Amino acid sequence: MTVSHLRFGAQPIKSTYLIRRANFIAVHQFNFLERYPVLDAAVDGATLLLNSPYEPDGVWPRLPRTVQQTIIDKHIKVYSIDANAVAKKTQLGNRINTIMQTCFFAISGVLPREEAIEKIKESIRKTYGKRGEAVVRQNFAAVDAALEHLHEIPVPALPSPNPLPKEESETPRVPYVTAEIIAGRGDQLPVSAFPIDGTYPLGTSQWEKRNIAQEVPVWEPDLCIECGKCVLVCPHSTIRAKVCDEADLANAPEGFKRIPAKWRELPDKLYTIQVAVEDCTGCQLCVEVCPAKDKKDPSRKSLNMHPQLPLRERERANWDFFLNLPDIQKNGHLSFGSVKNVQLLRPLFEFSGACAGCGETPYIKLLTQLFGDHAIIANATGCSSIYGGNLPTTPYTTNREGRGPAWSNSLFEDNAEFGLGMRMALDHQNAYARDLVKRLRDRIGSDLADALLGTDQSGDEGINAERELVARLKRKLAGYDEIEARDLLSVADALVKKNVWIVGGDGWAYDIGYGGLDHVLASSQNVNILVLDTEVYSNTGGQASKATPLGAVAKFAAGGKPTAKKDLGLTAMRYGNVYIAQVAMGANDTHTVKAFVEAEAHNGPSLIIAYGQCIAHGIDMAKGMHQQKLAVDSGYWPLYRYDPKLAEENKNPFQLDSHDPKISLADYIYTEGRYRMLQQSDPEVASFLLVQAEKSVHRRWQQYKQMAQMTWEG
Ligand SMILES: Cc1ncc(C[n+]2csc(CCOP(=O)(O)OP(=O)(O)O)c2C)c(N)n1
Ligand code: SF4
Ligand code: SF4
Ligand code: SF4
Repeated sequence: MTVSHLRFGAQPIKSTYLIRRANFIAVHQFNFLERYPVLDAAVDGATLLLNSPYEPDGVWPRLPRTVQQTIIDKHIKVYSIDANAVAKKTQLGNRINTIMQTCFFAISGVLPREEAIEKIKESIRKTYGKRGEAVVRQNFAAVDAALEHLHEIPVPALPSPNPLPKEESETPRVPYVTAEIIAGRGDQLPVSAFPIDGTYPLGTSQWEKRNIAQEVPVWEPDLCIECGKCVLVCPHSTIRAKVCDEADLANAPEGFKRIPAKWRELPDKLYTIQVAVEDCTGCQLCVEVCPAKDKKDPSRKSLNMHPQLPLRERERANWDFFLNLPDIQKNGHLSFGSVKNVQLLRPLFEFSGACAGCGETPYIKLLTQLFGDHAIIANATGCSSIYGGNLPTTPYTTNREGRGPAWSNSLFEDNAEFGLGMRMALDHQNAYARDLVKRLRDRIGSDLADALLGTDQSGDEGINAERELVARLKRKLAGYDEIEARDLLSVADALVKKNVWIVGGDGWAYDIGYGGLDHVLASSQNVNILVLDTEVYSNTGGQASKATPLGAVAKFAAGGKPTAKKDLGLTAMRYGNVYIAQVAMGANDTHTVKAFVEAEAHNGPSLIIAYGQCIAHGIDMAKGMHQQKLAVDSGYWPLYRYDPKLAEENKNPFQLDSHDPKISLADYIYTEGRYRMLQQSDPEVASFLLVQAEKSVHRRWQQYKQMAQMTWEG
């Protein structure tokens, strides 16, 4: 939650301090009233502006009783507007800022109303003028509609006898510090309350229940083909699938949906999809990618958006039930190299604070589904470190056995080295543990020692087997007191395979952390590098990086980036021993899953460059996966894999996995605001840069094609 403090005065205000006595309070999410003490700072006679999904006469009864009492006691004037409905009606999507700002000026009395509205329109022209007349007109319409839909809410003399919403927080078992920060009382915590080693409990994002989506997807099982695409693309891990037995559903809530599972390997099972409606952001990516349509009514898909509020209670019960259904086991019964099967794996990264529709997080979620129970993640500063470890909650979580990714963030400029250090430490611990197992062979027993040293841990089955052996080893060692036995006990877990993932954005990988990244690629160490390529420094507001494409507008490239994107993958190929894949799940999700599996299996450095849409691109985020497809279809973002293993087999290690361009570059780029802006502001430069960009895309495509066609000799 962001709290903005705004002060107005007849004279310029030069000092900075937070407001403790507010004349005006605006609440942009109705449910904040249930969770935060938003009226604590209100003065007597203050004004409260609510963004409310309810009709004017439904607002008062839905206010928590304590809030009602404060409003009465402090003589607060209450206004309400359904800003999301107005935004939708005026084609502003989820963007309610213009609407709420208009209401503020209309009722706060900071400026005379008419003058204020005029100034808002002036500022709209200034801010959005570059994006074209249509955007300006949409915002003007939103201003006018805002005034029409703003209502004063009468305040009765007494609070309602039986208010509708729950007043008590329903967040059991939340650690104290986390709970206090979630409740907005973090500033009052004493230093002594904080963990001395900086470690925070995992899996706490599940307690936030932000309820931010106005609409959420609803599953129509009769149309579903069980493809798993919706589950794969969800940035917040809020739509999930499971298979289970009929018996597991004996106590299912009424109306809990299920259909027969369509897996040859899983006969007689049932399949279900469930949405965590209180954690969903309403981004619509899942609905957009869903391929299953009703033939009689193509507007009805297997997933369709519906208002969240009427579904909340029912789906909360369904979600809780769903979570307790058994998770699929990685026991060799099913291989997880396909989107269809991956959907059944529990994500160990969920409900992060990333933007709705973020293109980065689905890749991280996939990583945790496939490898999360034995992954160690070194995360460069950037969006992924902020939504990955942002107080008060942690989106990384554990499976039922308590295993999940270990995660830490390092500096922007040394994250690759940070991950390399983790790898080397793990390898040293493993070597020491193996040495001790050999030395204590007689004590441990030769069967157990041989099994511990000889298990093939290239797959999940082997890893599970080694875990069981280590558990046996620990039980044996518990009775011994010699130093070597105690040492082995302390490093025994290092006998189980761990993989290291080095994760970060393009600003890190292409620019500031590139020296370290290159060093790690040259090292032959077994690490996996995931570059979340949004083509800008997303977390700091969209500055240009060396990954920014030619002709795109970004901060520090306001006139369009004059040079081509650096080809990170091609540079890394020169080493020969690095596995490299360039992926875009919106264009080819199977290819993405395959690349992750191959990268992890490669015994050496691996580099995955993953295309991710971002709010900085100026797109409708609901169409993010479609934008990825356009990028690939235009030849701008070729999909490929470079696998050194193939070279060892005397085959060409470079495989170009996407087809010849089938749309022009212009057909792709002018669907995105970052390119359209330049067309608006400087059409001449835009068309010049378009020609340059086309040349560069064409040249790179030709080069890749030749590389893919090369015969490979030794
Ligand atoms: C040496 C250094 N310079 C600048 C920053 C500020 N900073 C933090 S995150 C960030 C942007 C990260 O961009 P990117 O690596 O592309 O990741 P994204 O946010 O796009 O995921 C910047 C500039 C920093 N933390 N350290
Ligand atoms: S709307 Fe977005 S956040 Fe919600 S389930 Fe679908 S993909 Fe996930
Ligand atoms: S994308 Fe659509 S068809 Fe595929 S699993 Fe999801 S709901 Fe079913
Ligand atoms: S700024 Fe972009 S990359 Fe960062 S969380 Fe938002 S959409 Fe994702």
